[in-house]
Amino acid sequence: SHLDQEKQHAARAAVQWVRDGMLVGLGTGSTAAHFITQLGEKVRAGELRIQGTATSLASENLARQVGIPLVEPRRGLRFDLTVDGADELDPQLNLIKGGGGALLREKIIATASDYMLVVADSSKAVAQLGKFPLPLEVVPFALPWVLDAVADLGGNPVLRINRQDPSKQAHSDQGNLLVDCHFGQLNDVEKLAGQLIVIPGIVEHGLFLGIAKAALVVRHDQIEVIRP
Ligand code: DER
Repeated sequence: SHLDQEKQHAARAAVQWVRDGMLVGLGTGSTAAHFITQLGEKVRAGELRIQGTATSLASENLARQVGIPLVEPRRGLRFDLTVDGADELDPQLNLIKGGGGALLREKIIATASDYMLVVADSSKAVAQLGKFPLPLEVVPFALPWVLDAVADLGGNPVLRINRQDPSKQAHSDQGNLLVDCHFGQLNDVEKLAGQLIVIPGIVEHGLFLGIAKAALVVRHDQIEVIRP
């Protein structure tokens, strides 16, 4: 599809940002998967010596398949560059992430990185966040109260089901539940982030504020570099 071509284009551009010897955070989702695959080609060709840590078990499996050496989490580990997708990004490079259910590890790795680079097809850039529902990772025991608290904030929470088996709930790599919140256009993302993170049982939310340093966004088949 043309959208997948865009994802491949953004991923290819991001591979150029990787330097020999880097520790690289490996994102999750279809765009990040293209990045991991193309990065693996350069590693196997001996063009790049890098190591990485993945933001999901799915990306970890892919990284292994394509030959990217992985490092386990350890004290003091920081990444020179993390490349990851987004569900939405605004001109300030605030992001909504979590469509792939990996928002917790994505935020952990992005926060442990000196530079987070977003890769996005043309559908992701918006003037204001909020058309895409905001994902939350939630501890199962807390679910009813979290749903009440999010509803009280006007978030219209929906428990995510497993797309392969709709009779089951979706789970994160940590075994927690995923809840998608429909707040509508978000006028004050900092305020909302602060309201969500204090709700007991919400492990993490999908608002990435002030984390990404740049985004490579495909627009009219060109790569646009967005820096806030
Ligand atoms: O779940 C995530 O945060 C992913 O990065 C997602 O936002 C991007 O997915 P895509 O690259 O498949 O569109």
